[in-house]
Amino acid sequence: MNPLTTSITRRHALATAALTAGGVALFGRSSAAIAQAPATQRGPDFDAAPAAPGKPGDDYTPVIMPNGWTLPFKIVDGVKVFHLVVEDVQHEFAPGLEAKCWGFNGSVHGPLIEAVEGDRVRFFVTNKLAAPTTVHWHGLIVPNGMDGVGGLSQKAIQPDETFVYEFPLRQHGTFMYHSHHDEMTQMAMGLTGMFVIHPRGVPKSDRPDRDFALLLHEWRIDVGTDRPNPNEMTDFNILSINARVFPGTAPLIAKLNDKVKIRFGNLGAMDHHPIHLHGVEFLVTEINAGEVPEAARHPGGTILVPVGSTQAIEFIANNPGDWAMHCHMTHHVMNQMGHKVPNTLGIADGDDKKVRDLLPMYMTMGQAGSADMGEMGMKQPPNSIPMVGGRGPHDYITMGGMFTIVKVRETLPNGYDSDIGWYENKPGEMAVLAANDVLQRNGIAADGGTAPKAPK
Ligand SMILES: [Cu+2]
Repeated sequence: MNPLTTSITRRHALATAALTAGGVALFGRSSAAIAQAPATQRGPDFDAAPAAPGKPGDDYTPVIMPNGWTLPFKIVDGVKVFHLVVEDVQHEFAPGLEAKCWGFNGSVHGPLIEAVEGDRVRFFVTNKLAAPTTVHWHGLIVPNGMDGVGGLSQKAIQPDETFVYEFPLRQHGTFMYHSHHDEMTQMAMGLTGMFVIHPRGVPKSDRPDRDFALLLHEWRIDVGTDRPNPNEMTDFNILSINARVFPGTAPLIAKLNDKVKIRFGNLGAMDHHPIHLHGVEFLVTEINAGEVPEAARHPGGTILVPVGSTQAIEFIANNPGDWAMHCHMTHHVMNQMGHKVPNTLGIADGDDKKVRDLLPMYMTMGQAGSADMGEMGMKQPPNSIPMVGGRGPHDYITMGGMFTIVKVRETLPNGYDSDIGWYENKPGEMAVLAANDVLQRNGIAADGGTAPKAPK
């Protein structure tokens, strides 16, 4: 089992108290149990006086958005005031690929919004797009008219208009925000972001040392074009983490024995992503914005992040190294050029002319698979990236897309934000070509002749 110890938060304590005091009364609507139940089950109390605005450092340890940033706020009359500007953004997914997307305050996706349970928040939203839009606070319990659904809960924000939203935060957890107007187009263009609400009153020693937020997305950007195609329904060719694809994704850096939390959100169009983390066994601590009670937390190595959901995992970084973290759908660790290419497995070099009679423009590549296609040095079309990977410490890394690296180090002399390079394995701790004396001592023939064979 993971040695993780978790803090008992106010919400846990309340939920536990309600369940033990009332037995099944929570479901039998006993008024006593309901009075003690978590805010979301008690019903909204939007008029209660807000708590003092939570301060970064004092009241929470700020979340890290790799390749992203956190939206600053100011305090006006005890309310946290934020300003979002919806606009066109020229965005780079990785060196070599840019597109005209839609974002917030000059970035795709929008900046992280961070607050504390009990805060009252006010959002000004200025629309600089040519199209009407709204902002929906995904997972938050807000008064109906603040929910941001175009047509249903408000008039859409017209170009050049600024709307104001205001509500108290009555929950904590991992949430998101996104356009809820012409959703298929506007979310496909990038109008999404993450919204973290910290619990109030958690002592520093019980908080994660490293708390990361990663927003997953999928895009269709055809080679030769410079805008995402929002009409695509099935065949996405750019799979991103915080709107970046490997090798453009920044690593997640931790020190040995740090308590690490990683929050995932998915506001892509159609696909759920099973995110696999190498090198540790984690606990699933949040599902869909709510904390999982300690007794129900289970260990895992892969966490499914469905569209429209958030999930959070926690672990102790007790195994130093450079650990891969990626979607396990193999077509989601590919970039643009991996799609709709003919299957060339097994075709010999030199047969190009014969094949060209059938497939004009044909050129043999990848006859032993796709791994060599990223590094063969073939000239790429302008504004496109190869189907896979980037250079690693030992060889070419044959994954792209929804792939990043969790780097755990015994020491970080220059801090978390320095360029820490690649992990150097200790002697005897890396797979290598088997030497002759090792083969002999183990009775292994290098041609495979001594290996067991499947029964006929
Ligand atoms: Cu995936």
